[in-house]
Amino acid sequence: MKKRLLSFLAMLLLCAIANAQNPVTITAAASKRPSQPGAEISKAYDGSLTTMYHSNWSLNAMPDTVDFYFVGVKSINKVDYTPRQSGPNGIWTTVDVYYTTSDAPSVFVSKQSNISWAQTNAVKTIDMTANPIVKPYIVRFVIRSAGGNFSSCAEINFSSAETGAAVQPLDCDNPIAEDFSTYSDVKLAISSASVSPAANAGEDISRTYDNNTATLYHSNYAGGGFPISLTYNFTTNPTIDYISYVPRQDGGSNGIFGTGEIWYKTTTQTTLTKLMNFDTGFSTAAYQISFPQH
Ligand SMILES: [Ca+2]
Repeated sequence: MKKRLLSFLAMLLLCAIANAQNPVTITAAASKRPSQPGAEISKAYDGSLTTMYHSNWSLNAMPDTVDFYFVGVKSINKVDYTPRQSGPNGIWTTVDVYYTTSDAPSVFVSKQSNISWAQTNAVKTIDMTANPIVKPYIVRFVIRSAGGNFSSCAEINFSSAETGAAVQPLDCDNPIAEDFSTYSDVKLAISSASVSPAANAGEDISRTYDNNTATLYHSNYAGGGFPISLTYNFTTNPTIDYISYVPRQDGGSNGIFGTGEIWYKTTTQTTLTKLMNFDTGFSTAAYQISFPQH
């Protein structure tokens, strides 16, 4: 009887250890989408519920990708996402979770996909006690839908059943926040471009990528010619996540994009594949055409 009681207590203890939740320190973080000034991603783990990460107010942030970096963390068994404390914008409602480990820092493994959350201000929890992430390096959230197509987070907390630091290899420089700057967005070089039907004389397609917002491409002044195809070529085989469309800046409204389609072809493909539709709403503001991810 005594023995049985002891093993029962031991089992209880084991369960308690497996479900223990010690706070895990986030070393750094990065968001794919530009943040609203004052609402940078660091506000998602500053310990304050009154500050938050919020994507830029004038851009569509979907999908967003938010990465959290860890150094010397043994494991993670729980995530608590605390949305903004009032208002609906940016609350994550469809989320995929990926991770990499310190042993394979660039190999992303799918942890959970299509997590569905209500667009409320209540804390959302991902319980991973049955299968913790061991030796995490990056935990990645791909946010596929969120309130108003923004992305926001008042606070995110990671927990572990374990305490203390994992042993770091002696020959490995521990990453610091500055090292993660390589993960921020890079503007890609366009090697060539063409447009059909032809542009107005002197307002060629090359003016859309001369890094000068004072110059502009304009279709033939006779008007019409739709659909107009603008083709951009790349030689470096890059991965492209989004297009930044900057409408004419001279105060005119003619020719500002409304609706369109994005098609693509990789070096190994012979035919074009349709990726998506877009709708800028004929806005005079800069518009980010975000590609679907994963
Ligand atoms: Ca905060």
